Amino acid sequence: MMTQAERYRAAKERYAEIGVDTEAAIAKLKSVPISMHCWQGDDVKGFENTGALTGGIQTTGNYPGAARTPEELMQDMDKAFSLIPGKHRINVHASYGIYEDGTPVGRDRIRPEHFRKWAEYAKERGLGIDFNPTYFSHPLAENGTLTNPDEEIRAFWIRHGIACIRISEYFAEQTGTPCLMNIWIPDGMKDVPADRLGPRMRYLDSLDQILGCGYNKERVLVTLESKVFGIGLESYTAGSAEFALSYATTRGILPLMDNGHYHPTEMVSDKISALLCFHPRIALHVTRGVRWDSDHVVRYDDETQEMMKEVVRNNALDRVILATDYFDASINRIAAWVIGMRSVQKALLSALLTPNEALTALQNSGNFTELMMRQEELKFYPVGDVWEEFCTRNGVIGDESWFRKIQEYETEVLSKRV
Ligand code: RNT
Ligand code: ZN
Repeated sequence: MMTQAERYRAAKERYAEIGVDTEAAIAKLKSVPISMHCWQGDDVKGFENTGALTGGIQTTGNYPGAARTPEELMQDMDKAFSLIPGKHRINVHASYGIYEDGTPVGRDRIRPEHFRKWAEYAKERGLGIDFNPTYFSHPLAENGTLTNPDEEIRAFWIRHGIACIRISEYFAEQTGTPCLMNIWIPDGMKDVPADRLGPRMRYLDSLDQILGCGYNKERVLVTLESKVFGIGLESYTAGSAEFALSYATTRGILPLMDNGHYHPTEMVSDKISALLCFHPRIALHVTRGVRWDSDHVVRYDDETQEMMKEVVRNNALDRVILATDYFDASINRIAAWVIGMRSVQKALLSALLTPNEALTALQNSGNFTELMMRQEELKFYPVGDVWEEFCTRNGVIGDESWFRKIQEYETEVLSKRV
């Protein structure tokens, strides 16, 4: 039987025949950080105990072993990172503040000190941090947040946004790498609105007030995430695609596309290049919607591959900021992180192993038959052997035996969380 090193050597030669340099691909992939969302580990619960998950998003399943405390969540994230090759980032929500006596302060009063443990966690491991204001799972979010017709409630949420910018600045300063701060609000209507413009104008004003607080734009990269609908918010979403993109474009912040946030036949893979024509930088939430924005674990599927192809072949690895965003409570949560993160990386690797110039030449010369043939034949090239080599060089198990580590952890750690 061939060893892994032998299989890699054979794969390297095979790719070389079509002009693809596997060494260059391996080196490039190592340099691409993906921001791993903390909220897969505890079903988006956070540490405030404010009750049920709201905002039109949902986790289903009750697989045992969800993290219950900051310590458990961090321990679980460490386990996940030990099985994911490369250096990445963590993505934290404002509802994950850590309070001395366990009592959260109001969301409009959160401060860097409540996130000191996250900064320490990241610094000790050499990771960057990204941040998100939390405009859901809160009593004052029931009738809307940044669109709320009640001026006092809207002001509360504006203060929350500004507090989050300060925390993002703190993260950037502590970690020495910019902090992406993503704004997403669920605000919308279950049924046909009487007024669509009013909430949008209030949203616009709220965002202007938040961004007007004065902050370092090199250190904090504010992004705005659009959405088409949520559960219980089926008829109208204030932060629609047109709203979010127009806002981001006119205010010089980054648009963020979550590939679960469009109509089912709309593809984010097609939207990336359109945005790259106008925006120096954009951000993505990589997720997997099954029939709706269900936030299933990311897999190495067609759309994930196509999205990563767009990032790679447009030379946009430093212009498209990648993060994962999904939450499945029906399977082992650490495995969910590992599978999703590795899937994004596999898709990136596959894109890096594609002879993009040759394929583009076929397109430009109108050779569509040969183009289709090559695209299909490429799918059976030995990308898996290059993947295993990449993992091995980065000190991580390349084949499926990583799952044994999950099983051990489940026995030793997760099963005791009852
Ligand atoms: C919700 C958005 C948003 C959230 C996180 C928890 O539809 O995708 O990004 O998933 O903020
Ligand atoms: Zn998202």
